[in-house]
Amino acid sequence: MENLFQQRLHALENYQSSLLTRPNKPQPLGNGVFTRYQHPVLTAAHAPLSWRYDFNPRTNPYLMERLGINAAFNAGAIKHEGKYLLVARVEGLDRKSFFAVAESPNGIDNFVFWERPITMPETAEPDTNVYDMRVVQHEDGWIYGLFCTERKDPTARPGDESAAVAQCGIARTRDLVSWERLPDLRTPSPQQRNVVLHPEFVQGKYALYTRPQDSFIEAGAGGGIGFGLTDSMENAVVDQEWIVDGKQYHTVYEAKNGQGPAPIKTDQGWLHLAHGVRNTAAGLRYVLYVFLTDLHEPAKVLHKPGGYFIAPEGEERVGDVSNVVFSNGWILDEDGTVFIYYASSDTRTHVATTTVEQLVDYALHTPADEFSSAASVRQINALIDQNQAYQDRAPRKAAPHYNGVTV
Ligand code: M1P
Repeated sequence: MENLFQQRLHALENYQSSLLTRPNKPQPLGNGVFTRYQHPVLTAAHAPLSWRYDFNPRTNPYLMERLGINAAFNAGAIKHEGKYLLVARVEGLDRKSFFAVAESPNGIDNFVFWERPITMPETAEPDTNVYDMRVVQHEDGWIYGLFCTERKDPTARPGDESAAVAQCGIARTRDLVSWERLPDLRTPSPQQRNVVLHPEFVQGKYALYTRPQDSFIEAGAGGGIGFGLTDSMENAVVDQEWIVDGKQYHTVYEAKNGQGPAPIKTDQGWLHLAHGVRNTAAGLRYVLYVFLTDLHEPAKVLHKPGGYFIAPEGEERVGDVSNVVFSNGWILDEDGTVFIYYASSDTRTHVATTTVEQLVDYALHTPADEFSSAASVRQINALIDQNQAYQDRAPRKAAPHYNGVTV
């Protein structure tokens, strides 16, 4: 007969196995731009039991969790050797984040973490915390991981245990198992977060999207999503940053913003996914938005739909840092499908699917923010007029079902 230890072990194994093999179904209807899915693709509960439990009944008679995992979110993403890989920000109960790769055969479910988390080499100045890796297959042949490295602010006044300095850490790999750490990026800004490598050379140099900021939390005079060039990634220095997409009063990116994953190349330009932040009485609200930049000048914005692309919905609204969606990973498949990996409330990771065609259509044809209530009403009236004119010419036909939904 099984003792309590064995029973508990089997229960834990069964629970995890059903979680890791659970099918993920698309949510019906949606908005025609992207499709959400029923379940998150990665959660703290996806972390392997061997990272968390001592399986020896002599040293762990109660089969207690010894090293708990708090969250699995803000994942970089890449398709590598036919597998959909997420490089997640996994956070322990001790609040330290680290990177770990989870793999899926189809990009929407069955994500399973590799046996061990990534052992990221350190520079001469050790990181206190690392997070939010953007994984980029660069045309130079390397896969780069750019991430935030955080250390205590050496100038913090005595007693201030929260002042930190954020900078961009850089590492590269061929297989996502062994990583070579390169020196941190140097820029004119006191702090950096959300730095992303452009996948192609620009003017013969490596190009970086930056997010200059004055202090750890506030972007301050930093202005928005920046752009700069560096001769090398082995000693990356951006001497000059210019703002590609700025913060703006009374928009969803009025407090700060940041580039999401590396942009996707399309015939119409580079497609960008970014996050925008505004302040509310309930705290900061993070949403995602999209813009399109010039194919030859990736720092020149051509089109920018007004408002948000994805905002936290339902259970996504609640977590360790509520009312947040954040994305630093998407995958473009050979057939044009785009898998957008977004995290909710600094807790879990979800997928939304769409296509390049849909995203380009969205970017080109969604009206831009015109920055006033009166202008928004004009946009709605213009759409109503357009619909009335169209319906007078082409009366509607009944369509009983759409995507399993009766209409
Ligand atoms: O807590 C929300 C997000 O806050 C930071 O993003 P930003 O630098 O744009 O404010 C990051 O710490 C991010 O990881 C986090 O999800």
